[in-house]
Amino acid sequence: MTTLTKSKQSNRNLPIGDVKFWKKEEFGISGNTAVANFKLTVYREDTIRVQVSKETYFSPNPYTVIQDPQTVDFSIKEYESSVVLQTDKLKLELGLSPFTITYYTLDDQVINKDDAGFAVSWLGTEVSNYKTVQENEKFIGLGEKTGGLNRAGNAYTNWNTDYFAYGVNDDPLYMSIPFYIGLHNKLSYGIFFDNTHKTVFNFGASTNRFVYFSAEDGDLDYYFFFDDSVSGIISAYTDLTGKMEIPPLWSLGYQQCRYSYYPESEVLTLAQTFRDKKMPADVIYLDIHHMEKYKVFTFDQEKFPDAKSMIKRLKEKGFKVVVIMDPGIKTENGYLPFDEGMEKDLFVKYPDGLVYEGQVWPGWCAFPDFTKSETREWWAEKMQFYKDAGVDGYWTDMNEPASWGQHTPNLIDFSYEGEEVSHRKARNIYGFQMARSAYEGSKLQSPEERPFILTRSGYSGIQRFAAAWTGDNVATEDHMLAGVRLVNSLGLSGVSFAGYDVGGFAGEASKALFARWMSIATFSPFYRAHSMINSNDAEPWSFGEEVEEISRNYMKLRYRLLPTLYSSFYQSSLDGLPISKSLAIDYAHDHIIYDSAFQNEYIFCDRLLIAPVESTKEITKVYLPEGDWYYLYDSRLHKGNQVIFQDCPTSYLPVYVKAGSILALQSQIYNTGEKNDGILRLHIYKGEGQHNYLHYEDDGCSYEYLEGDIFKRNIIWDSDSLTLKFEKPEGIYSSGYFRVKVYCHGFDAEALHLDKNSIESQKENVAFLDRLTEFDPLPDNLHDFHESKSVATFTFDHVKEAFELRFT
Ligand code: NBV
Repeated sequence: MTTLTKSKQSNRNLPIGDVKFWKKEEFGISGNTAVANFKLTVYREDTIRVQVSKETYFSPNPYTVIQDPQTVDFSIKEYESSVVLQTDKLKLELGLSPFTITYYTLDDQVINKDDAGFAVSWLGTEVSNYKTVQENEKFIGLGEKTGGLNRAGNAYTNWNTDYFAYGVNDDPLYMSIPFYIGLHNKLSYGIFFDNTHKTVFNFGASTNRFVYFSAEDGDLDYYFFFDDSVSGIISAYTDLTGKMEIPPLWSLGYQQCRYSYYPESEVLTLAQTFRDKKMPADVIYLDIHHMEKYKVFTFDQEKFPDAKSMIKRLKEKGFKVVVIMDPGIKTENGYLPFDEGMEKDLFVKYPDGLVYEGQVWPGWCAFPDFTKSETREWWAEKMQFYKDAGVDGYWTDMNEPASWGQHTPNLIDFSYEGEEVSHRKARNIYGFQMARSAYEGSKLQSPEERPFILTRSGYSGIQRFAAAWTGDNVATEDHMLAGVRLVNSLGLSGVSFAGYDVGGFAGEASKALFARWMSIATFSPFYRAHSMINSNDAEPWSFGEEVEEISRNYMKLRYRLLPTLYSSFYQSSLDGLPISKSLAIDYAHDHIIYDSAFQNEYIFCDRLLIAPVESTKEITKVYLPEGDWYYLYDSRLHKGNQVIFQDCPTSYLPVYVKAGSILALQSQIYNTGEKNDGILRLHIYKGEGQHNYLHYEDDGCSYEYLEGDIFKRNIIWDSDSLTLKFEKPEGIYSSGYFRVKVYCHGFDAEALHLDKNSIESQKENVAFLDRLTEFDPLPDNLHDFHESKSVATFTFDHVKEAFELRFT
């Protein structure tokens, strides 16, 4: 009888109940209820960590958070039914009967509040935190998740999944980032639920009572961030989980992939075609056919008899080579990686000690246990094979880990840095640890060079080691736009370096779709076209002359934009903010941006507004948020805070430049190893207030930048006083630019003059060279020259001293 009651009980919700005991600690508050222990840590003034466990200990996650709690002043006040903890930025009220947590601003507005009835509860091992929904609350982020920008009304699962040709509303995909941002009443907060088990985030699907997040097992362990801005929250989250390192410059160039290019003659012809056609490109990928029977750390001797000399020839043409690495190791005696893995005990095993085998490309495979440092180190050493061939970058695929049939048995064991856990806890971290191993391997093999790792799977913190792409998308208009949202959502979740397969991996893109996709991806942090085996050719010249021309124009624009883009990557490595910014970052409380017609729009490199649109449309509605905006192709000014109708033939992607901003360009180059003409073009767009451009240069490949071998200069345009100020540069790197040309847009060109006196007084520092009548079309061939009259051009020496130019 007792047993029956008990089992009935475990099928029902068990709330945490009343606080029985609590005490003030150096870090915050600890205590317990009848069912659980809890710990509230003041991580920083703006960040609180909440841990709740039914166990007597809190289980660590050794992978994600790299920042320790800071010593912060806070006060604790005790009331009859609650305890209030206050920092300089927020208040946390712990309700005692029952346990509930409410976060307030210092002036007592509710930021976030537990549901009074359920707060923290369990269903068996499954732990949940139920939160009340605030008025008009919106939810954004959560990493690689399909669906709309505002996630209200939907639910999502985090369980890393290999999902070929996923639908634009399907879930889950390859990567889990259990971090979201809530917005309401002009307030914003973030919640990062650091639990690697399968988790669910329900933002009001099938219920109007609460929103919640749950994990199949483990602790409730979340970080609460509060800041006035979405940027502040993303920065705080990436302070905790790490920032992207500055990637090698070449990885910002155009990249060409296919499943698969072979044999070597095809690869070499491909490279030559880019050069012959004057289409800028930097990278060629070797997909799984480079291997002998799909065995990692081998080259197929028929297809690539001399990979080393092929790669050398590609390098001579200015190409870098990235190879795919799949985790599955063929269980074949005599195959060295398998033999070594067995001997060194590096594979994932069943609880009885037998090696787990699953089927992937090579057939039955063993899976390296990347949650174990010995395995990561071994893999890193094995990468010498590719290094010896001259490979530059690594692509970790199938690392969910994928296996035919998808349903990996949950009982298999993983080390999890010695904790010894089952697949249920390890799966979501596996891909992250494989990417980490590849990153460490790249550094081990080429210590002087910054690694480039591209990963399909990952977890919070993945940005420290790899760029991400959104897996096997499909060649449809919907997918093109969904890809933009996925990348923007990854950006909201700490992953700045992200992209999608341009042209669609599965299916066949129409001419117009491919052209449009190429133009949109020009403004994506990661720019790579890729397509599936047995599909039509999908290189930018495979769709006829018109598409070739459009693609070329935009690829060329991408390379001209590299000074701005590289500087944005540098900025992102410092503040963790994305390069592709959903409008929800800078215009979070403008409800129009969440409208399905406008939710794909984003700001690229802090100054360009991109309005992605289907290739089937010739005219589209664009929402221009607050501020004024110049249409890129003719410098025509549009007022912000309004919806405009924009012509959008496939050759013109709607792109606008923010009024007041500076856009830096270089001369046309065709790969990042090529030298530009040494002239930095600064396009200034008339506006209001001050805007700055933090110009950044380094050698583009090594770690010397950490030793100060950089050229960093803040350039400020003050619209009110018409002054362009070049602050003194920092660092010891000598800039690649000896001259600056300034193109002033939106002015009456004839009437705009340089104040000669301002130059006279700085003669020693800067030489004014000329007033030019030339124009700098953006992009090449696409610019509408009629408007060029509004552009005044001036040119100066680019010197190391600070100087100012005043216009009248
Ligand atoms: O390695 C082949 C493909 C790769 O091209 C693609 O980008 C990955 O997402 N890979 C998946 C394996 C199977 C695809 C059907």
